[in-house]
Amino acid sequence: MKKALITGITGQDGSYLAELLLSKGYEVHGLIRRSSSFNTARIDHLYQDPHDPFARLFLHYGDLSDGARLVTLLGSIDPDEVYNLAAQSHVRVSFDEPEHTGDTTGIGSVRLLEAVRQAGIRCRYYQASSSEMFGASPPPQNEDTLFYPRSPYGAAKVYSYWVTRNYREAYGLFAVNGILFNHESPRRGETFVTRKITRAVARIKAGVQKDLYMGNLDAVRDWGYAPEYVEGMWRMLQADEPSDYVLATGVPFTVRDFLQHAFDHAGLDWRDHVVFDERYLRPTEVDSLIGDASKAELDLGWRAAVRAPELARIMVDADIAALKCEGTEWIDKPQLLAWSRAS
Ligand code: NDP
Ligand code: GDR
Repeated sequence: MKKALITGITGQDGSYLAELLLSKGYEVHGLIRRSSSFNTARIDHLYQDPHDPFARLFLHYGDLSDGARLVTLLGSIDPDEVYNLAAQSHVRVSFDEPEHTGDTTGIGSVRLLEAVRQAGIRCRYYQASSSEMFGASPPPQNEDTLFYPRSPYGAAKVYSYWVTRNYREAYGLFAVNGILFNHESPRRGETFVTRKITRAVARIKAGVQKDLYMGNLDAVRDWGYAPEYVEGMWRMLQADEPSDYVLATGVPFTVRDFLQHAFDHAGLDWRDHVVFDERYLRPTEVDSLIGDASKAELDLGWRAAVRAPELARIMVDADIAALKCEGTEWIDKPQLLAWSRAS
């Protein structure tokens, strides 16, 4: 049975990847952070009692800021594959917390790579690199496009990209970068733009929210569907030779387009609800990301199927269903309105 370690297993991608690997018969180990409240909602449905002799999912406390812990953990698990998905992943927040972002999203990767080396294990290593590394380089962007990051987050990811390549070249490690363009799902964090929009659509439809405060609506993004992208990550580690790959749909949409698709699906007009708020602007914006994933299609047979309009419908439906489950009866509506305005 193959063993995999996933950092960031409690995040959007980590949860889908854990599902995929379990479905393929892997034993899956996940790194989770100690938190004062539960932070495992995305993987609770996969949880198995570790006393169960057939359990194949195991969670371990750890943090990318704690290198010694990573060495011990890698030595004891001895995984065949390591997926480094953990990061402070919010671009806007990286301007508020640049040093923390550098420590987790940048240095965290070299701590993990060094832990692989120090533990003396032979494994394949996946680094969650990002289209944000291209930043101001004009589209379409592929594996040969110059990096020009526009945020502390993007700069930290460039560091992780190069250190991953360096460990491949210096130590012969099977280490790859997946350069993934934006990918979303009903499990997307609530403060990323697509989920912020689809949650708001559900709440506006239910009458518990009126306004949606937004920043730059002109930004162009290449939005795909997260479950398809984790399949691409896995394929990268099954290749004969290690190499870096872009995963993207190749189809551009603006934030305004996404608003239109999401609100239309619920029979609403976004213009009646969206209010500009400069707090959601970034000091330096990434204007346009449109990926060219032809290398992944050629080498790995990977191709994105879901496009932004369908994605918006999937996410709106999921948020409407989630709100119904949550039940609106007991909600203090003025309080909810105040919270949604503040978030
Ligand atoms: P999320 O923000 O949903 O998940 C991030 C994960 O990292 C969470 O599990 C979080 O734990 C964990 N984490 C954060 N800091 C630390 C730390 N110091 N030590 C250990 N774990 C930590 O991200 P996504 O799932 O969307 O993305 C996965 C990866 O892919 C990230 O590295 C992201 O930067 C990158 N990426 C994402 C893209 C996207 O469109 N989704 C595109 C390109 C790259 P907790 O739950 O406790 O907060
Ligand atoms: P991004 O995603 O920065 O591309 O990073 P995000 O959804 O945060 O922003 C996309 C675009 O929408 C604009 N925008 C807003 N964004 C947010 N969050 N909130 C708003 O109110 C808002 N209004 C407009 C932004 O300015 C931006 O142009 C994501 C993350 O998952 C990264 O970890 C990943 O590496 C990249 O995608 C690829």
